[in-house]
Amino acid sequence: MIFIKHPHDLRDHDVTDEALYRQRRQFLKSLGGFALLGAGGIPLLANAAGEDEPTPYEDITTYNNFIELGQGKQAPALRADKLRTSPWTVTVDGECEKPGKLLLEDILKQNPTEERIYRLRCVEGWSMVVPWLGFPLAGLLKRFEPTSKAKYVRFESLYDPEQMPGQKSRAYDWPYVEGLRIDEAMHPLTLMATGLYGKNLPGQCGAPLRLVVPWKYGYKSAKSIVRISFVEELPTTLWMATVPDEYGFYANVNPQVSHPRWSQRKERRIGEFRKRDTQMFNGYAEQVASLYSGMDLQENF
Ligand SMILES: Nc1nc2c(c(=O)[nH]1)N[C@H]1C(S)=C(S)[C@@H](COP(=O)(O)O)O[C@H]1N2
Ligand SMILES: [Mo]
Repeated sequence: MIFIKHPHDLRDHDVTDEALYRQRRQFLKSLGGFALLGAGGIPLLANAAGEDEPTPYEDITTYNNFIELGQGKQAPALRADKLRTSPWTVTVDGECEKPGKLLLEDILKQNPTEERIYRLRCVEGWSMVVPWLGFPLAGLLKRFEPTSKAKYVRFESLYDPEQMPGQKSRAYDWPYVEGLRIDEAMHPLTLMATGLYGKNLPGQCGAPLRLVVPWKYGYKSAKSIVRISFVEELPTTLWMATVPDEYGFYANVNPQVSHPRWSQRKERRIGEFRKRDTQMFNGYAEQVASLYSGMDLQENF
């Protein structure tokens, strides 16, 4: 895995369009996959998904799961303009020495963004390849000095039914909550994303701040995060509370463990017809399998 990190300012997010992005990627590939800086100063990155062709911007931003903005893949993009993402405050609390509230702009000053091309595999059987902009979650978390009691990290998405009409539905226990074990949260692949394709995240993709955990099913990647809590007990996530026998806490991408109602062996890349084989840990086994050594992944699904 090759990373080239480069401090990147949010204000620059708008300079790249997709065509320029692809041109630079082509150039990168012709050099044998080594990362370098493009003309616009946007860092390119060759990593585990660097071999995959990124999914077009149009597809990534019009085929979304964001139930707060409505059911179905199209609804979130149509309603995303209702989401007010500035000013944005994130509260960090729980088992840590230095809890606090941070403005997004201060978070970004402390955590320069970089580009990461990751596969995203939804539990429903589709996948995408997304050129994210973001920063490692570990760097953000460490500033709050988690204590030895911090065994898990709990993430909470925005709760505001005025902006998010889906929250008027009683089918779910709002807000959207997700969680990671602390070592998963601290893993260098775990990203807080702020953009994609060199632009700020659009609302439907979880603006202004969303989690990305590339070896787990998409639902672990909580969107529009307003609160991060260090906790001692395993947090109950929205999906565990709603359908406990279908969606587990771990949600590691695993072709050998079927969803109770369908197989997870294959996936369809958005924009393609053929099916691809789903890979263990979504192709990131080399980097993350050791986190689960000795665990029964059938039981801990
Ligand atoms: N707050 C919130 N976060 C969420 C969801 C959601 O409904 N609400 N959906 C999840 C699911 S099921 C998936 S597959 C991914 C989809 O991310 P994308 O729309 O950017 O592809 O977001 C996840 N994060
Ligand atoms: Mo999903």
